[in-house]
Amino acid sequence: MKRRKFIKSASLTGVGLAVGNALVSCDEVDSKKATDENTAAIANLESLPLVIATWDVKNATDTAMGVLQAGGNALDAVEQGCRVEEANEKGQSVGKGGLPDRDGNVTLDACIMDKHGNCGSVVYLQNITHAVSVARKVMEDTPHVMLAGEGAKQFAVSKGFKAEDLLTEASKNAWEKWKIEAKYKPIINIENHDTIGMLAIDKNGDISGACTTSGLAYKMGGRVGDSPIIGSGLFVDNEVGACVATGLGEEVVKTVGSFLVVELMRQGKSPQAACKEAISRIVNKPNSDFKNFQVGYIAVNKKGETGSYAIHQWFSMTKFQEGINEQIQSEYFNKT
Ligand code: SD4
Repeated sequence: MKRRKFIKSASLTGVGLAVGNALVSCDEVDSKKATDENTAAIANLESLPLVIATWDVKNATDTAMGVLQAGGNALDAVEQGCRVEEANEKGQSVGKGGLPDRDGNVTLDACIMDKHGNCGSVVYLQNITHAVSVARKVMEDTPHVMLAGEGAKQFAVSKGFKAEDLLTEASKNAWEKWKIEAKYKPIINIENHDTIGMLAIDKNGDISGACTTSGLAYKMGGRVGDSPIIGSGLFVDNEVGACVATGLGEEVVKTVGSFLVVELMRQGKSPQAACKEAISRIVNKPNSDFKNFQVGYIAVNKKGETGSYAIHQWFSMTKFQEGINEQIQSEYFNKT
């Protein structure tokens, strides 16, 4: 075997054993062996399980960690974690209480992806609080990946989800106030960010991720962002790692951001360096208007290393690992 060759290439590129194995398994080594080595490398890590999420969402990461500590899998953990913020009416960018579009409709986008690369997503979903759970049902109970609008809602109701009004008094008041000037201008970091993207690695070393949002406040009716789009808002590759995005979805979609971050990790970059490179693809575009919008990425690799990077200051991630559930301010590009 080319074991010697693998060790050499891993040390040359500076990638760790687990990620290196993933690289080799694509290539020359028989995949059984690579998988066994991979599992061994993960199992030795004391840093698992772990959860990371966008923004300051300690209640959500706490719930997800509870699932993992009890021996639950990463898929259940990210779903349960995201549900905490969806149900939190004070969070005005996700689930119940989310700020509406310009016509006063609360419309939700969400997706979920498991260790096998299975995924499900809902876009422009109305009247159902737990969009992430509907996305999981799409993944598990349909032959499709994505359901939209009325079809997604009917599917949810057929699965026992309760239809309800998601526009709370507070969000309605904010919308009424917005209508006085009715200017659409996403404001950097000011959208009461609880839009939640969450990634977890369970005790077996397996990775899953989820993302759920009401999207940008006062968007056009029918607008869908990056959050429910696999590869843009979220991507999981259980051989390599995972990434989730937040901020101005249009810019994430244009660069297929989360897939890009995971592929950069596959090529040997750390989660931190991969997030930074994906942000640089946005800000270095000719005529980029990056001063006027925020994008942030968080990522984790198979070894349990994490990273985050944003265009502007004040993006943060919440990380729960080795008994510590903490908010971590992100590195950022725009220092002016
Ligand atoms: C979107 N990326 O719909 C989402 C919004 C978001 O924190 O992340 N807000 O474009």
